[in-house]
Amino acid sequence: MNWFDEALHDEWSGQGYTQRFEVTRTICEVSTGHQKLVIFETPRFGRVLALDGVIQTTEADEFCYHEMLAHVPIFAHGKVRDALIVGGGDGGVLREVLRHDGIGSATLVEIDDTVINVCREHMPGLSDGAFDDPRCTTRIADGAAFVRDTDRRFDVIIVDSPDPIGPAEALFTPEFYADCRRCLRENGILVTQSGVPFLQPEELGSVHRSLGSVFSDATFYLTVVPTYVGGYMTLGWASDGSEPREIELEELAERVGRTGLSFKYYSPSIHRSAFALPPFIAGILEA
Ligand code: SPD
Repeated sequence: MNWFDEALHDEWSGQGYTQRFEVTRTICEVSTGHQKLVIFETPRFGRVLALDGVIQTTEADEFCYHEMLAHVPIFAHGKVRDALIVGGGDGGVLREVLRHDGIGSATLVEIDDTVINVCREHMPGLSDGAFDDPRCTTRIADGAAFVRDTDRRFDVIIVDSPDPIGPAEALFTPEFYADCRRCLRENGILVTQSGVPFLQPEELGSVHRSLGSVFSDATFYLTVVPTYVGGYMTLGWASDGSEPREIELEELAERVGRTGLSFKYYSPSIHRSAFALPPFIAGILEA
């Protein structure tokens, strides 16, 4: 039997902890020039994408992550026309963003074109045709350089990056967040993945300090993704005003109802409650 042991909480951080998948078939294994990419088949989670030994997404549980990264800022904002996705080459966030008819453009900036190409070929359900949507523009570029140099403005920026190891490190810096802020229109919202705080408390603390140094409202909301092991995952939230974060449940339900969309994880109540942080997570933010 062939097994995949994740490197994130063992080799990468020395915590002596791993999750293990039975691999029934290796679909694709390639060194892309940026990272080592593997897609493999498993009995429980379907196809799994790993970069540099770290699980990025699985066919079975990707909705828990992609729905929350996309719909929380879009519904909270209420009038998103232009969305920027930094990273997210597998297409899962793009797919969810483009379910909103009100979105006029979604720009996806991914540093590694191989991620896009192999995911489109071997995990097509992730993007589900989103890359062919005329509202989508794909740029193969460094996301940090893109936000530093672009004149474009966006209503939401969604940072769907790997952990801050290797090429993704630049997407966790105060400089990057300041460039994102410059690219946001008034009332714009930035969201970003910021790890599993039980196992990655330093990552959460550092993202909080960095976001807080740039935006007047910086906090986190929660999701649970079974293969991002360790319990709750935090998603960073930043804007210049707490109004979109404090939207009432009734208003949210009305906005969601108007779209006619249905979800597997997201709901107006989940949206509201996701901002309630357990004391052990709130404590990391206060430290
Ligand atoms: N610990 C892994 C966190 C990975 C977050 N991004 C994954 C990309 C999925 N679209």
